[in-house]
Amino acid sequence: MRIVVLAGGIGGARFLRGLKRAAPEAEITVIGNTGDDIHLFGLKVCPDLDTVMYTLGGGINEEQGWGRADETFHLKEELAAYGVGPEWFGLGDRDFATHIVRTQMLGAGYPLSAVTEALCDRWQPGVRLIPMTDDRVETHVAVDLDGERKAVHFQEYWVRLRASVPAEAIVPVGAEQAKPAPGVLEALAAADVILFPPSNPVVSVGTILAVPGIREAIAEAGVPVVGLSPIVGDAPVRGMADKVLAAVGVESTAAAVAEHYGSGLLDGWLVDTVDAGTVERVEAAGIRCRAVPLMMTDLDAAAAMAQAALALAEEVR
Ligand code: GDP
Ligand code: FO1
Ligand code: CA
Repeated sequence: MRIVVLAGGIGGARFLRGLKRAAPEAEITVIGNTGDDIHLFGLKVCPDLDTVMYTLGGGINEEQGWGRADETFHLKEELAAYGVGPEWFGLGDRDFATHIVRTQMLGAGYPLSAVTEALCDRWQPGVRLIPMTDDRVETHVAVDLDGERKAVHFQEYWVRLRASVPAEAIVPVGAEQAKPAPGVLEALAAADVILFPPSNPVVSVGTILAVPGIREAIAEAGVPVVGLSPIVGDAPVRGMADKVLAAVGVESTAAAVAEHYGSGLLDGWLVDTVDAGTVERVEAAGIRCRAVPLMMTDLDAAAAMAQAALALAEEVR
């Protein structure tokens, strides 16, 4: 079975670990979000691609959910001693090596998709990880800072400002001109099932869908498309999904996220058992819905969620 997953960082990566356990024979292709990417110290950093690669490759900092296990920050401290920042973004010594290799290969002319494949040669994530595009896309967030409207990079909004100010708009800069990376449309066309993990619907899955051609390829694939809610009990399990959903006028509920994707895209939607009361509302929107436990407390729980998503896909097929 060929499964294609549109993934952000932590939510996507933890779900994928469960999916690999639930469907060990499946050929899994991951289309990764690159809207979170940022250039720092002259290096290209791809947080969501790296989170998937490290998580599936066994190199992730498990507690934090991003960055490397067993990490140190000497390089960052030395840069800070020269007054070179930003200090608000925690790049560790081990992680820096990934960004150096990536930037070096990009400089030599390799596209990001080829670079990602080369990095995955080391990590062996057990899935095919493809960035959504080889073109530069950066998510910016419009905020009101002391009465002045400003656009900040998504990482600045989330990491420096800790999403403490309301997001007024989310703009995936460059997405409209971007082309899907090689392999993206082919994987979607060949898929037996397409899954939206419990990733951020706006700045992860939403950004991937903003690349022209991807949304259409999903619809045209003619296979079950099933998503899992990142919102449990009317709040994100972690992160700032509530803030960025508000910016696009969507309430922070499992049902509203399903409606936001819409029946044109989604055939099935899983909500947590605490949100069982919203199943009817989702089904009224033309999307088959089931309530199952959706907290990825451990690998077994994530695998059970993946199993439930695949079962729902068979139900709607
Ligand atoms: P990010 O790029 O690191 O923010 O990761 P993703 O976009 O892939 O996923 C972020 C989303 O994952 C957040 O909106 C969380 O609410 C959701 N999430 C994290 N852990 C869990 C979980 O255990 N269960 C569910 N249902 N959602 C989760
Ligand atoms: N998240 C933080 O909250 N603080 C950080 O200092 C930070 C550094 C960082 C470095 C590399 C990397 O791959 C991810 C990093 N993240 C950090 C996580 C990242 O900002 C978020 O997980 C996502 O981009 C949010 O969707
Ligand atoms: Ca992300």
